[in-house]
Amino acid sequence: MGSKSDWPTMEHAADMLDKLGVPYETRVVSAHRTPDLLFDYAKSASERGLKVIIAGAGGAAHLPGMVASQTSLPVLGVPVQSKALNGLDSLLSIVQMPGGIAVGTLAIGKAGATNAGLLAAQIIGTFDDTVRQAVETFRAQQTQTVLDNPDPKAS
Ligand code: RP5
Repeated sequence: MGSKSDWPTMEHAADMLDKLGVPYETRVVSAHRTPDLLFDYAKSASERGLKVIIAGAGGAAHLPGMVASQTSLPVLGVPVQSKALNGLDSLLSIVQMPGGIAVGTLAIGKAGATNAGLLAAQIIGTFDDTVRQAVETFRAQQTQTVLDNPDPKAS
């Protein structure tokens, strides 16, 4: 993530990865404040064994696109909700990648971070049966919870 201040959003990605049993690391790497670290991080990610990178940032959110430019690993971008523009700035600056460098952009804020964790697990699940099974179990339980609670007025 671009800043420690992004953690209250990005922890929802970590929570989902925990839930699905996917190991991960969490790092603050800023496109603007630590550009050399960003290049080192992205360039070495694949050889360090990472399979997917979730990059969350807010405002003029260059982090996901710059990371994607330095690695061929899939990069999932999470627009963090900014104070000034409610994350619309983050969303547009992450989603509007020019053709040729791909960033998979999720929703603004908590839902986007949660789904980034889920989508990362689904990507891992294409080659790891344990993770694929965990994703399928999570989704089946989610479905069952909705079916078991049809009345919103019931406690
Ligand atoms: C971005 O600037 C970060 O991703 C964060 O969302 C935003 C504000 O950062 P702080 O000023 O709170 O460190 O680079």
